[in-house]
Amino acid sequence: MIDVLFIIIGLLIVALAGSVIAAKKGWISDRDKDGIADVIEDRVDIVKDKVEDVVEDVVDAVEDKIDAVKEAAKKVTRKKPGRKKTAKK
Ligand SMILES: [Ca+2]
Repeated sequence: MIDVLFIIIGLLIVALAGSVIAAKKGWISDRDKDGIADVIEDRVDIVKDKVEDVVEDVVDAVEDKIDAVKEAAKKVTRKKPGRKKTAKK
């Protein structure tokens, strides 16, 4: 299992190194000449957007949960009007 992970990481590093070399050599397009191919930058942008969307959704869901908990806490702690505390014996 770990071997597979190392192979994947190794392939990714080789692919990345290859693309950087290819971009530097001008074999593949690189708009801003930073050594990272346009193809990869575009892909990263798409992934980033997706990650941001997911993070936003999670934050929204967490905020909703917090609001719900606050509401529930309010309901529990709220004193009911017109009802006096019963004296303890
Ligand atoms: Ca670039």
